[in-house]
Amino acid sequence: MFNQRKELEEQVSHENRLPPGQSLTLKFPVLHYGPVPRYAGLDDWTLELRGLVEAPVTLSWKELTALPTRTITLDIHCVTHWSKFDTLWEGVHIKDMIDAGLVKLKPEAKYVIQHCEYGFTVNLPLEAALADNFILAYKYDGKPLDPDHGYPLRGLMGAVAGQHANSDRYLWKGGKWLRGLEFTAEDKPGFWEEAGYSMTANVWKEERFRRSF
Ligand SMILES: Nc1nc2c(c(=O)[nH]1)N[C@H]1C(S)=C(S)[C@@H](COP(=O)(O)O)O[C@H]1N2
Ligand SMILES: [Mo]
Repeated sequence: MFNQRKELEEQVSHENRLPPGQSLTLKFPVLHYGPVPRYAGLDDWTLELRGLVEAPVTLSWKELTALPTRTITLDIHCVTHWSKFDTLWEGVHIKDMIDAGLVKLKPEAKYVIQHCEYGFTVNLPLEAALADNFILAYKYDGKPLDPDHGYPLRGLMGAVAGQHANSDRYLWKGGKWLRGLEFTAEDKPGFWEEAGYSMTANVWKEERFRRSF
């Protein structure tokens, strides 16, 4: 409809859900560096949990998708200035895996590095990875992810409407085509952070880029 986008943008702005410098999109843009992996099947697919854990864990696709899931609605904010509101995701939460005793973190673990296909990495403080607004997602809008958006599994970083949480980061903090989580004591810049993106990436403070290059 004519100006539907603008109207919705004004609405979320009034609701205090539009971070500084962002504008609403009704589309779902695709952003990443490099090729999109294609899978003939998921029999050989695994997710590894390693680093500062009592014992490393390797999950098959079957094992991962047998775990309890969470379904959450999030507002997602891309550093390239678009935001998409009320997006519906389903997947596994790291906190639930820990609470279920699937993996036990060592007390020194303070950061999580997502390891994705082709060596892509992205870093998060453990605190942010355990917050409600970050999930290991394998469904979007009730369906498996599109290859472009991270099939079969991606980290998904968004914001819970109205919370303005400290853990609300830009969308790049969710790695597509996720294959492993590494728990570390030290923060390590990932792919985009090495390229100059912010280490903290708080959307409400508009932390897009690192101050010094
Ligand atoms: N593996 C991988 N994941 C990635 C990226 C990437 O280059 N490789 N780019 C990030 C960036 S910069 C953004 S904005 C989001 C975009 O997600 P989308 O394509 O589903 O919109 O994916 C993030 N995850
Ligand atoms: Mo991005």
